[in-house]
Formats: sequence, C-alpha cells, structure tokens
Amino acid sequence: MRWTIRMFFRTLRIVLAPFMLLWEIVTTPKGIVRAADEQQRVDAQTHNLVLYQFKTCPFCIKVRREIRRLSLNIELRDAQHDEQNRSVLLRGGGTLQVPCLQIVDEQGDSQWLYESGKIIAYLQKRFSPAV
Ligand SMILES: N[C@@H](CCC(=O)N[C@@H](CS)C(=O)NCC(=O)O)C(=O)O
Repeated sequence: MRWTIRMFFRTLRIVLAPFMLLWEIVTTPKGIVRAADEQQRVDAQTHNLVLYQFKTCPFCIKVRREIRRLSLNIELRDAQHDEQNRSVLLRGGGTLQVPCLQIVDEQGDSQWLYESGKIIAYLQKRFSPAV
C-alpha cells in the first residue's frame, strides 16, 4: 500500500514537472536593476547563502522566483537527486525538507532557515531596495 502511494506521487510529480517548470518561466518577473557597485555589494552578501531545493517543488519555485526578482546570485543545490546535498541538508538542518536556506555567518557557523514564506521574508528584509 505504502509502495503504491509512493509510486502514485512519484508519477504525479513526473507528469506535472514540465507544467511546473513552464509555470515558473511564465510567472518569474524581471529582476530589479541595481547600479554595478550596489550589485557587487549584494553579490558579496549572497556569497554566504545556499538554497537547498527540488527543481519541481512549488514552494522552491516560489522562492526561486523571489530570488530572481531581487536579482540575487544565490547558489542552488539539488537536494532531490544529489545524495551529498541531501545528507548535508539532513545533518545540518535536521530535516530533509525543501526549500531550506543555509546562511553562513562570518565565523563559518550555519543557520538553516526552513519554510518558503520565512525565506522570502528574510530575503526581502535584507535585499529589497529601499523606496
Ligand atoms: N510549508 C513548507 C512546505 C515545504 C514542502 O512540503 N516541501 C516538500 C517538497 S514540495 C518536501 O520537502 N518534501 C520532502 C520530501 O519529499 O522528501 C514551505 O512552505 O516551505
């Protein structure tokens, strides 16, 4: 029974994948444009951020869309198929749930931020241009 349910969701994910990716392309806004020196400053800050994600997870798509809108260069790590990324996420964050933003501080210590809404709020607070 468990196997059947797992196979059902796996098949559903495979069938929906192209539509999810198309939806991402269609709904992703243009990135904001910063002055070159300002973008360089932002790039330096996002150097210590990593997003663990699945390609076709709707919550990850939501976060990736915001990353694109804010023109952030954040490294994306596949935690669906890459065993090493999966185990780093599990060991570091404690749960194999995506999206998860790893925030590394100046001492090299990591904070693991789960929940798409919280990640988006964090990115907006830190990187939204002042109006
Ligand atoms: N409330 C969470 C939901 C995240 C969620 O359900 N992620 C799924 C993928 S879409 C997950 O990590 N599943 C674990 C797994 O499939 O192993 C959010 O908004 O980030």
